Amino acid sequence: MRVLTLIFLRRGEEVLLGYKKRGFGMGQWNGVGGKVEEGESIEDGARRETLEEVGMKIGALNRFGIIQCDYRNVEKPGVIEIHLFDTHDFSGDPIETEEIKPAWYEVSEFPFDHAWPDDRHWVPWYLAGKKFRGYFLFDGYDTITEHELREAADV
Ligand code: 8DG
Repeated sequence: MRVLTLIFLRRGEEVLLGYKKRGFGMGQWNGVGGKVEEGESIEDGARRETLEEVGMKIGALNRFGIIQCDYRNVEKPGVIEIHLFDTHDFSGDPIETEEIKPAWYEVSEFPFDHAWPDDRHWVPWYLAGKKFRGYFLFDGYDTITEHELREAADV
C-alpha cells in the first residue's frame, strides 16, 4: 500500500497549514507531507517533505495516528495509508514554495471547509490528545460514505 506522511508543526495553540497550489489536494489547506520514497523511513520521509515544502528542518516527531483513505470512483482508485505526526521541535519560519503557501492557524479556527473531508472526523481527536487509527471510504474526493475511527495506543 502506498504510504504518505502528514505533519502538523505546532507553535503553542497554532498549527502550520499549507495551501496546496498544485497537484493532489490543490486548493485546500493541509499539514505538510507527501509520499514516502523507496528506501526511506517514514520519519525521514516526513522530514524531507517538510524541508521541501516549507523549508523547515524538524527534530523529534510524535506519531499520533494512522489513517487509510480508500478512494472510489476516481481516476486512480485505491487505498493510501497516511501517517500523522506533530512536532514542536523546529526553529525559524516557513517559506512559500512552488507547491505550498504556508500560514499559521489557531487550532480553534481550523479551516475544515477548505480541507480534506476526513479532517473533520479526526482533527478533534488529535486536539483532544488521542492516538488513533482510522479508515475513510471516499466516493470521489469530496464525499466520505463510510468511516471508522478507534483509539489505538500502538501507533
Ligand atoms: P508529488 O511530489 O508526487 O506531487 O507529491 P508528494 O508531495 O510526494 O505527495 P502528495 O500526493 O502531494 O501528498 C499528498 C498529501 O496530502 C500528503 O501529505 C497526504 C495528504 N493527504 C492525501 N489524502 C488525504 C486525505 O484524504 N486527508 C488528509 N487530511 N490528507 C490527505 O493524500
